[in-house]
Amino acid sequence: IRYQVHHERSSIIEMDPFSLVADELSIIANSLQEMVVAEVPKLASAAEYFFKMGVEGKRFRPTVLLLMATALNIPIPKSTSDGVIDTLSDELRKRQQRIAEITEMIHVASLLHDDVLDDAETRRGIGSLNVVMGNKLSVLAGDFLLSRACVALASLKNTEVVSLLATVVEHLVTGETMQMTTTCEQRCSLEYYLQKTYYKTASLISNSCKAIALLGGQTAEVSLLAYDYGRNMGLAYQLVDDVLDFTGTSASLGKGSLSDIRHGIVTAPILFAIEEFPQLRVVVDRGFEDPADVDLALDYL
Ligand code: GRG
Repeated sequence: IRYQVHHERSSIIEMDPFSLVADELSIIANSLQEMVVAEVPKLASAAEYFFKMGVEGKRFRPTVLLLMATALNIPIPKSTSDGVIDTLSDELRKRQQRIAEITEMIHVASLLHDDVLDDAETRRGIGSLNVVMGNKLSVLAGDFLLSRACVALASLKNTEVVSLLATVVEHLVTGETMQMTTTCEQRCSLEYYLQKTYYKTASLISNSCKAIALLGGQTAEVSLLAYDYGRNMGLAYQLVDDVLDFTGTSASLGKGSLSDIRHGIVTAPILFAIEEFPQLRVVVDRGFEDPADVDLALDYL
């Protein structure tokens, strides 16, 4: 992602948001590797699988959260005999980094379970864990990561933040279950899609943005704005993800393309195509079990 920022009205500077937090992202990557160390070697290698150096995914969520922390934290300078230092905000930043780590752990746990449900073959450019170590260990590794995320969450000693992120896990499960629905009435409704997408993708980003604000001592009003930002960012992220499933390649996606449609999942491009070509509804209703229906839908798209 690159974007341009208007600077002092006269010039435009180009910024790469990832580069702003690159150092912290590598601190988080190291910390994640330590947080998932397990007693039993088999579980350890399964849990570490997606936290190995070089297999890190896009790290979109930690990046958004660290940028949110930067935007919200007003440094509180403290005078000492050594001059003015910023100890309070250093400590706060570490707590906010922990939210980024917990968010990534919950995300990876959901990917592990998702790949089992979808029988996926690749993830993050390598064989998915279910293919390499089997479904059973993938499910257990996901459970293990969730448990480690809970312990890290509790260590923050903030009950509101614990409650927010615990609810996200329920939302992930709810969104995934909504996706399994078979009635065309629901599957073809934009309202249903947006609700499902909030649960499946945006809830994690929005609630963790809110957690960053709450830990930073922000007011309820500002915390809600952080939540809204995360919600919109999450919905937009899923919309782009939906489009990439049609336009991307296995190499660019790190996983198979056309996987949504082959699993009968009605994503945004299909919904908008139905608006223009209502006859596509009949094809969607059949659930894309016949590969010829996938080709037919691709023609409309
Ligand atoms: C065990 C927490 C838990 C949940 C179980 C399976 C399930 C319920 C939920 C699945 C949720 C899911 C996989 C949503 C898709 C969200 C999404 C856009 C994933 C892809 O994110 P990227 O592209 O992935 O940011 P990387 O690999 O780059 O991190």
